[in-house]
Amino acid sequence: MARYLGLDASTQSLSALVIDMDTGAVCANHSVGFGERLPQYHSPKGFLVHDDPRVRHSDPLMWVEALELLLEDLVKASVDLGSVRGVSGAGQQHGSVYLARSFDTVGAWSTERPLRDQVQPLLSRRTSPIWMDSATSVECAEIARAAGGDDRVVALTGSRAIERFTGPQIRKFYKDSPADWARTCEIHLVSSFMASLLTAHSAPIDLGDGAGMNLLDLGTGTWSPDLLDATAPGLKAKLRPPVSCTTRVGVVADFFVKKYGFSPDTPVIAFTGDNPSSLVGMGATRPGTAVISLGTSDTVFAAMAAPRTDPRGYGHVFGNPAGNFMALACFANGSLAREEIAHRFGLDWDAFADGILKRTRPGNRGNLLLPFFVPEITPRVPVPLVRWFGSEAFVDGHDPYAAARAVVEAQALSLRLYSRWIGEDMNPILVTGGASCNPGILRVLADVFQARIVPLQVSNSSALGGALRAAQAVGGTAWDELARRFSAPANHLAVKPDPATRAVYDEAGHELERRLNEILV
Ligand code: ADP
Ligand code: XUL
Repeated sequence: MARYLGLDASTQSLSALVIDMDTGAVCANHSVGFGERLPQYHSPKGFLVHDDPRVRHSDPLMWVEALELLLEDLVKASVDLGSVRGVSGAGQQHGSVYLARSFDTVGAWSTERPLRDQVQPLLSRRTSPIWMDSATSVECAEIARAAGGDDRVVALTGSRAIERFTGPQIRKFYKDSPADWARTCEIHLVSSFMASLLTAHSAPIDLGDGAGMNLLDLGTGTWSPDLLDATAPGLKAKLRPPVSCTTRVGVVADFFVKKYGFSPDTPVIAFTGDNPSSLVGMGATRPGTAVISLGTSDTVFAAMAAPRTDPRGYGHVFGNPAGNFMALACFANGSLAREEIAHRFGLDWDAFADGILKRTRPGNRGNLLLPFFVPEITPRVPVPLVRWFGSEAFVDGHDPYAAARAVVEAQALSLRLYSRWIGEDMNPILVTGGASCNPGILRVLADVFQARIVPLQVSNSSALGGALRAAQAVGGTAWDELARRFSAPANHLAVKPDPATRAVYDEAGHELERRLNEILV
């Protein structure tokens, strides 16, 4: 029996998915939600609450504890981890973990103590800045200046110096906490941290996720000496050389063999970012298939036929795990903004969808919302900013259904506007993520993009991508064959565009752009 396990350490949960190559089935798909299962970390949405809306950190020990809980769940559900022939996985991108003692000094995890207690003494920094953090504008400017300007940073790394990217976060840590910086010997992304836990060794960062650090020279696939220098002194010694996404980085540690029944010597393949992994899970590693992911963040991404960067400076180029590159635009006000509206107006998700589908019309009678409840990445809005334009009832907050439509229309129009630079075909568009089961949201996306919107049969595309990457690297199955077998579209849930809405949304798109231009700096 050839089975492969994929993990995904995302913002709000840790997921595991097992595929069976003999039957072509997904034979396990489990998640541990951080807020619900680990309330002691005071992170209901996966991050620690902070007075400053720009500061977003998580406790890395929460991810460690979640790993043990998840594996326990799998064992309780009678998932035979001994039949797993390879493991890979993904992590929310950009987040970083700082160690005073390398994983390589661990030797072996003891089965006598929880993993969490063994990882804690390794840390040189108690919390991990994550992708939602935007407190490093000063450091971004310093890095860009030292490295020769924005254009040079883009040419080298595929992105401008970006607040949530790991390089600027590292620089801030070095400046704010020089003593802790001095005792840091190793820095991980969430992805390589999770792989290191599994192998009890220091796992290298892969090229897919490494591209989200403002440190990787995309042309050479190595850390850029100029950007290392521009970021922090001594940084080179704290990072292992990056590796390709298909690299075997070790075997599952004895701890997991003894406690959870993995077979000895089960290979672990380099973990990558959740978006690159999702590209694989969605079967979209070849150019020509765009994906919209509606998770905590909303993202639009696609494999690229030719390298291209965003002239506005918001978008990114990451490594495509199947080779070459992928383009991505990330929107911080994804699910959290939709939840804010649903919560504020007392709508559950069914009522939210109903309000869009049955009680309001495309264009929302001119009601328009700028829904930046948290600082926005695309377009760059550095502080929360919410503006209501339209009818009195809408502006005064007395029209729940118009509010539901307004947040989704603004998001869809923004996704369309700020993903044009990607230049790949946007019809059909595959959708994934927690909100991709909402028919109201899919209807608006179909009409705004004038494209067929297609969910997949399997949810958790990042974890699926982890399992597929393990199957490709360990079992040698080709990418196309894996996509054909495991990334099948759920055609019965697909939503077709209504051509009659095209003009309405062209007009609404111009109006949104006009309102944005009034506030963008
Ligand atoms: P992540 O991988 O970033 O942790 P997920 O892809 O699991 O996030 O998505 C979680 C989000 O999905 C939740 O924040 C929630 O708002 C949203 N969600 C779940 N169900 C629905 C639904 N029926 N309609 C809209 N949004 C939903
Ligand atoms: C991508 C990004 C987010 C995180 C969390 O650049 O910041 O999508 O990967 O999912």
